[in-house]
Amino acid sequence: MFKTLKQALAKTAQSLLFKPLTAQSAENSGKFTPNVLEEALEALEDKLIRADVGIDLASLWVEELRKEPQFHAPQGFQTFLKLKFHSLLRQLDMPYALMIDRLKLNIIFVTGVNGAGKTTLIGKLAFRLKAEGHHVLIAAADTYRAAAEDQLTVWAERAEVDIIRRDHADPASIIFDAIKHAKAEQHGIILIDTAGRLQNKFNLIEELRKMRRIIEEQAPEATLEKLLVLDATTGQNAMSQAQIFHDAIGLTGIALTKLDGSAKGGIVFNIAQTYQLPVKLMGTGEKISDLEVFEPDAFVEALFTE
Ligand SMILES: Nc1nc2c(ncn2[C@@H]2O[C@H](COP(=O)(O)OP(=O)(O)OP(=O)(O)O)[C@@H](O)[C@H]2O)c(=O)[nH]1
Ligand SMILES: [Mg+2]
Repeated sequence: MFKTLKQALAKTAQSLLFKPLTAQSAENSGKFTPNVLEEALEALEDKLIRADVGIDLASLWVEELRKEPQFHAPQGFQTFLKLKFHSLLRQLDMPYALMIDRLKLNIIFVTGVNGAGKTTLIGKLAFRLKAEGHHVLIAAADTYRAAAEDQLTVWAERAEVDIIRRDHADPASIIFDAIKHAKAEQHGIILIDTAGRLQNKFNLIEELRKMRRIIEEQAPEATLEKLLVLDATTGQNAMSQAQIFHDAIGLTGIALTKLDGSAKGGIVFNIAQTYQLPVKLMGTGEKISDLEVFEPDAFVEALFTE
C-alpha cells in the first residue's frame, strides 16, 4: 500500500518540501539565520495554505513554530510539521477504519455533490469488500440522473456483486427494498449510491434526510456509515460541502477521491481540525483497484518521504 499512497501523495508532498531554502539560508549550525527565519516561516505558511490545510490551521502552526527555536532549521520545520500532523490525526474520536461488523447488517450511505466520485467509489469498495469475503449488495438510489443506474450496474458487474435498481422509483423506496432484500438474502453490506444534484440545496438535503430516516426505521440494528465523498482537487469548496452534508445527516467519515491528480492532500488536516471527521478512504485513480484505506500514520509518513 505504501508505494501507491506515496505516488498518490507525491504532489502534496512536493508542495511541502523546503529544498529551495535549505542551502543558502542556513548557518553552519544548520539553523536559519534570524533574517531568513521570518521569510522561511512565511514560506511555510504559504505552502500549508496551498496544500489546503486551511488558513486558520496554517497560521496557528506557524505561530507555534515561531516560539519554538529548537525547530528553526529546514529539517526542524519538517520535524515540527510531522509532529503536528500526527497529533492532529491521532486525536479524533471516530475510527479511521470503516465500521463493519460481520455479525450485523452494515449500511454504507454514500453522499456527495455531483461528480465527486460516489459511483466510482462504490464500485471500488464493492470489489474490495467482496474480495474480503463479504456478501455485498449495491442500492441504486441515485434516480436523478438518467444514466446513473446503468453506470452503477456496470460497476456491480465488474465487482460481481448484486444490485437493486428500480428505474424512476423514489430513492427512499429503493433503500426500503434493498434492506428487505439484504435481510432475506443474507447480505452483510449494503452500499447506497445517491444523487449529487437535485433542483436545489433544500431538495438535496430533504432527500438525504428522508433516506437516512428510512435506513434508521428499517434497519435500526444495522451499523450505519454515512460517508461524504469529496473531490480532493476542489480545495476549499470541499470544506463548505462538508459543512452542509454534516449538518444535514451527521457524517461518520470522508472518502477523498482524485488524490492522484491533486496537490491538496492537506485537506485531510483541515477536515480533522474543523469537523473532527476522519478520512476513511482515498481514491487514487479511475481503476477498480485504485482505492486505499486511510491509515493516519502511513499518510503522514508518505508526505515526508521523497
Ligand atoms: N483520477 C481519478 N478520477 C476519479 C476518481 N474517482 C472518480 N473519478 C472520476 O471522476 C468522474 C466522476 O465520477 P463518478 O463516480 O461518476 O462521480 P459521482 O459522484 O457518482 O457523480 P454523479 O453521479 O454525477 O453525482 C469519473 O470520470 C471518474 O472516473 C479518482 O480517485 N481518481
Ligand atoms: Mg454517480
